[in-house]
Amino acid sequence: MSRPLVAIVMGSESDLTVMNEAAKMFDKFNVPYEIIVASAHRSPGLVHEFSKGAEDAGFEVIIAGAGGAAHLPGVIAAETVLPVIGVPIDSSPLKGFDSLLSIVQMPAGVPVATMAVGVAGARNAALLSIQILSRKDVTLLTQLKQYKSDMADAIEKKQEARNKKQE
Ligand code: RP5
Repeated sequence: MSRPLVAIVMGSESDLTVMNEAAKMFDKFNVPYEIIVASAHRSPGLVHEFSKGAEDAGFEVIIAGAGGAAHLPGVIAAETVLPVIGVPIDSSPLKGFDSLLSIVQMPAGVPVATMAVGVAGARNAALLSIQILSRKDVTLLTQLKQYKSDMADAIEKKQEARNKKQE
């Protein structure tokens, strides 16, 4: 197994369904990652230990997903210079609007790149990580270009089929 380049951190096991979408994207691009469950509120010591050691552990990017009063990405960003990408999870009665605001409204000096709420956010967090990694990895860059072109092709083909039906 290669050394994990990305840490996928989440506040609870219950976030795994959404955050697995990030893991699936990394599998597609053959990017090694590690999944870590640690809560900013319930296990602050673990979050502190992870954040302080992430750079030395060899991670290049950190993705952090959390729901409700989602302080996890910000707390991690406070203790590392690695890029932190936040994913608001729609786990609370407020359906992620609370998590979105908690993650996006960081004070100047401590950035967190905030994604969309839920599954789209988890997938995009992985893609943004891959875009960061691809600046120094030509194989990833080629894969990313192919991914974008496949996405456009799929939509164009469907539209062509629709046009033919309508002729
Ligand atoms: C947050 O509280 C977690 O990130 C999760 O989204 C939410 C609910 O956690 P559980 O009560 O399901 O463990 O800290």
